[in-house]
Amino acid sequence: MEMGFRWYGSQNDQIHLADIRQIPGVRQVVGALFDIPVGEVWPEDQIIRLKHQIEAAELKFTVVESVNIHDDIKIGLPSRDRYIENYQQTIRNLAAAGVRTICYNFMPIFDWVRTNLHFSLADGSQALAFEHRQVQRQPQDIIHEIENNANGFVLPGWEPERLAQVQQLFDAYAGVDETQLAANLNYFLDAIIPVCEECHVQMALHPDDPPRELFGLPRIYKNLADMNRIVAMNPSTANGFTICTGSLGENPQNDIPAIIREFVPQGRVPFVHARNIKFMNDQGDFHESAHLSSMGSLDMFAIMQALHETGFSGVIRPDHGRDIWHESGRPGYGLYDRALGITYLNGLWEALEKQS
Ligand SMILES: [Mn+2]
Repeated sequence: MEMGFRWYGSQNDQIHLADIRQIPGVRQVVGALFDIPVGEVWPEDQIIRLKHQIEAAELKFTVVESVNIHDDIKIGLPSRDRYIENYQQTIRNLAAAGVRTICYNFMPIFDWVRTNLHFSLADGSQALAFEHRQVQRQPQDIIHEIENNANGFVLPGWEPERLAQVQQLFDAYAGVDETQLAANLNYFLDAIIPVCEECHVQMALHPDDPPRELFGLPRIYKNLADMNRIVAMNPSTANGFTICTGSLGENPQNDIPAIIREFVPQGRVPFVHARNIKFMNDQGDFHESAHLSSMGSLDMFAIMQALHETGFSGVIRPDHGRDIWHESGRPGYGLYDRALGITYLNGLWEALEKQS
């Protein structure tokens, strides 16, 4: 297991690589080129520049999050072939820079949805939250909510240029149900997996967040059954998963240790997001919480134990953190609470190592 930390780059992140270097036990920076429009090729020289920057801080760069999928691919338009060719080239360019894992998602229009980015917790900290009654509103209201509360930062998957066209996007997805979306993922995988095999890169699909249908848009990766269906689409181990404990955990029916025990031994899990959430009621409304098991609804020890038992050797990173200690940055991506999460997860791991 190697501990990582997501970083938005020197132009887009208030956190410096030197700060990340000081978090005990961090080895990896999970990065991306955030300025390349979705669908375009990531130039090799820019990837190499990012790699050198990260390595100059004595950290490694082998996981990219995310190379987002153009909507034309998810909708299944004829123009998808051009975007798939670009994606293949991006895979080759990333591989040439030593990247081994590409995290991506296949969620229509919205990467992830929260209804409050500054939900106040009893201890005075703030966290991201999701309440079902809030998504009865128009998608446009949610877009305004996210944009107006992101402290001036662009949040991943919420690019204003793309969402300005949200009504057109909804129209384009009108005929895409779950079966069609699955067929479009299958088409994409069949085109890119041979390239991944050739370059020794593993794809790591991120679960849908939250793992339920929203605004009538279909979902593809909500639970273990969905994961089995995705494996059956293309059995290559290059067809892998990101296990995001928070996203999967947002459905209380999901047994995350069981999911880990199924897919880590198959060699399909190069990347894990560790996050705890707390259910606020039995309708599935939740807020994100500190990583400590007792602060949320997930048993983080049982999750780390399953990873340890199955010999997980990929990269794990704290997913989101709360805003604490007067920090006010990109919601969910502050330094302090994610660093606390790392220290806690490393403590669990050390105990598991020494006990075994
Ligand atoms: Mn995640």
